[in-house]
Amino acid sequence: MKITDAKVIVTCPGRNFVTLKIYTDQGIYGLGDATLNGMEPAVASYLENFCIPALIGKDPRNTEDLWHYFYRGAYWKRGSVTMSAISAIDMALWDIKGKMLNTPLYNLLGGESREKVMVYAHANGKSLEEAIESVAQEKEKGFKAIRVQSGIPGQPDTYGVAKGAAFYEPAHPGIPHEECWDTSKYLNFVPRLFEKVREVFGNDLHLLHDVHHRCTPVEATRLAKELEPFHLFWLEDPVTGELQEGLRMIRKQSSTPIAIGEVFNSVYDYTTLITEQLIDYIRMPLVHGGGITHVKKVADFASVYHIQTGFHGATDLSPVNLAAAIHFNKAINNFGLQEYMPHQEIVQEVFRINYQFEDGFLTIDNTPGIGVDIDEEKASKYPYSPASLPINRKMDGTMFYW
Ligand code: CS2
Ligand code: MG
Repeated sequence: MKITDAKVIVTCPGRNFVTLKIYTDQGIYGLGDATLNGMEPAVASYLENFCIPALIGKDPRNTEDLWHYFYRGAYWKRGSVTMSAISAIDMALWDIKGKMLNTPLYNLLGGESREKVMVYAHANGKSLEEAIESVAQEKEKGFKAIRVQSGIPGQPDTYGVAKGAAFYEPAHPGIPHEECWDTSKYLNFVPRLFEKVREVFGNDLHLLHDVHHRCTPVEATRLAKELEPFHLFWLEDPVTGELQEGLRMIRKQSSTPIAIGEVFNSVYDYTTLITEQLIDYIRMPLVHGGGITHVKKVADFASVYHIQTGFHGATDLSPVNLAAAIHFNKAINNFGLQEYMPHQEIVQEVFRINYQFEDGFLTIDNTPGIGVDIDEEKASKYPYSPASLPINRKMDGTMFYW
């Protein structure tokens, strides 16, 4: 079997997506998600100018060798752009493998460990009251797990709250717009938010919160300790993960579970976090973490240390990634939870999806491979629209993490 051609499809049905399509001499093609929010052209260019020429003529069944070809062969290894390109190639090759063997992807990853995959929703509001109302709406839809984000009194900006009635999308046209941040206001408010959520909704609802990299270790430790009475399912990205040992303090002093890694892109971002059991969930998604071949290795490594998966699943990861993640989550033993922000209706004009939400879970059909398809003619109706993620400054103007 040989790869005969490949192309990169960049489309913007409501937001930008990058999809790699790999063709073979047996008439089978595979799709891989290569979307990297705010950096889409960089991944598309690397795929078109370096990866695709090297793919032509290769045997698509050799997923293990081709992963190493593009990882070790890159020389300038790792990083979000390179690894998103490798992820897309790997996802497309596994899609081809499933189609060639006429079986859904999960069957190639260990078969069914579960029929359906528990997911969590995003609830958010400009105020505590609006956030509570949003939790009620998501609970009404059947979600058993809900992430709660809220505006912070006295602070103009925060993470995770839609600006207007518009659909929450952090990337904005043009260069990054500037947001501002006050950690002390945030730390004083969040425990009150979750005290109220527990008071209104009781103890059975799984609650999550995303700090979005914005605390120092001692600040994160204070927050995690103050949230203990509200037993969160996880506290996400409490501290920026570049310094893995930065998670030691929070781990030593709190029992609040920790999830980290949506911005990670290889196992090397996790080695200390996993071997020292500093976290409870790995967030690194298939689309940025080297695809199925690499993330499977990371998930297996994590399982030895009682760590589960909790993949990133925001709307800036495409339906191809989400479908592949559902297959992956169905198959592995140490599945924890899957993020699920439903894409806007318009996205389904371009992508034919094969998964469905019901009562807090996602299920996927038995279409061979990943099971999602893309309508290239419809995709061409939505040209790429340059957009950047915001930047964030402290109130005194100091550059900070967004
Ligand atoms: C967030 C993301 O879903 C999450 O946990 O951290 O929404 C993140 O801000 C976006 O994916 C960035 O593009
Ligand atoms: Mg996050």
